[in-house]
This record gives sequence, C-alpha cells and structure tokens, in this order.
Amino acid sequence: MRPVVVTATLLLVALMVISVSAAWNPKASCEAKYPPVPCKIKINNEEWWQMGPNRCAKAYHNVPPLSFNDAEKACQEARHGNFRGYLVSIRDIVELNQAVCIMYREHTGQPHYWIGLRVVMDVIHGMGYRWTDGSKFSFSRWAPDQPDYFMFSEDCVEMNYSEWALWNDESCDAKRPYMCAMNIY
Ligand SMILES: [Ca+2]
Repeated sequence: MRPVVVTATLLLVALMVISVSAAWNPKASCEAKYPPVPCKIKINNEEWWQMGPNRCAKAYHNVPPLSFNDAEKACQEARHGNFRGYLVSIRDIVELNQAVCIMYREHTGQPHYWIGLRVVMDVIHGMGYRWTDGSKFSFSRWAPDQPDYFMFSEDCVEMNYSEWALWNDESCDAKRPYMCAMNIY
C-alpha cells in the first residue's frame, strides 16, 4: 500500500476505536457509581431496587413484552399500601443513570424498555409529552434524529435505542420489556 493509503487506513481505525470507546459503558459506570441497593420494602414479593432514597424500581425483561398501555397497567398493579407503581419517569441525569443501571443489571443486551413517557393531548396544555406518574416533563435524552414521529404513529417512548440510555419515540402498540417505579415515603 502507498503511504497515503496506509495513513488513511490508520486514521480510520483510530477514529473507530475512539468512537467505540466514547460510547457509555454501563458496566464500569454502574459498578463504580450506582451499585445495586435493594428496595427498603418488599413489593409483590419481587426484587426491586432503590432509585434514590424514596423510590424503588424494577426492570421487567424476563416476562412477555407488552404494549405501552399494557405495560403501564402491569406497573399500576404493583401496590404497597397506598403506593402504586407506574412506568418509570426519568426527571434528571441522576435518575437516568440509576434507571439505566437497573436495566443493565437485568439484561446486558441493551433491550429497548418502555419508560413512562408518551404524547398526550389535553385541553389545558395542548399536545405534548407527559409522564404517566404525573411528574413534570423537563428533562429528555433523545437519540440522534429522535423523536422523528415516524408515520405520525409514534407516541410512546422507549429507552436504550441506539446506545444505552438514549430515547426513541415508537408505536405504542410495539411490544417491549418495561420498567416500573414506585414512590415510597
Ligand atoms: Ca422514532
């Protein structure tokens, strides 16, 4: 090969290595910063995890995948006293990292999980994204070129789309694993 070709090839390989290493690595980050803390209370006789001091969460991967609405119903069936589950809301970068670490520990293959965000039309606020648990929507982490409202049929949001933690709008009828969370206080 001519020197210029060799140089170009080396440059390409270097760029590939840099781009791969730039991708977020859940294993290292989760072990160092977000180690698993079992939920203070027992919910549904299952292993849930603390997500901050007053919240517990569980990623459901080893169950049949569900549509967004069925996943939300399944989460709301989780009860503890007056506390009720919802599809997880993610309101800042810390919650995003906590959620992705719980998802990663459930399955390392980067599954696309439903989170509790979907487009809603209401008279007061108009059309927009809302969390199913009523949390204010002010934080997002969209994947590149998302949300794309593909065929005007994508009103629900999944996570870990192109990389861990990144969001994509998807058809609410698509069947996905899902992550529930419950406020406990
Ligand atoms: Ca999309």
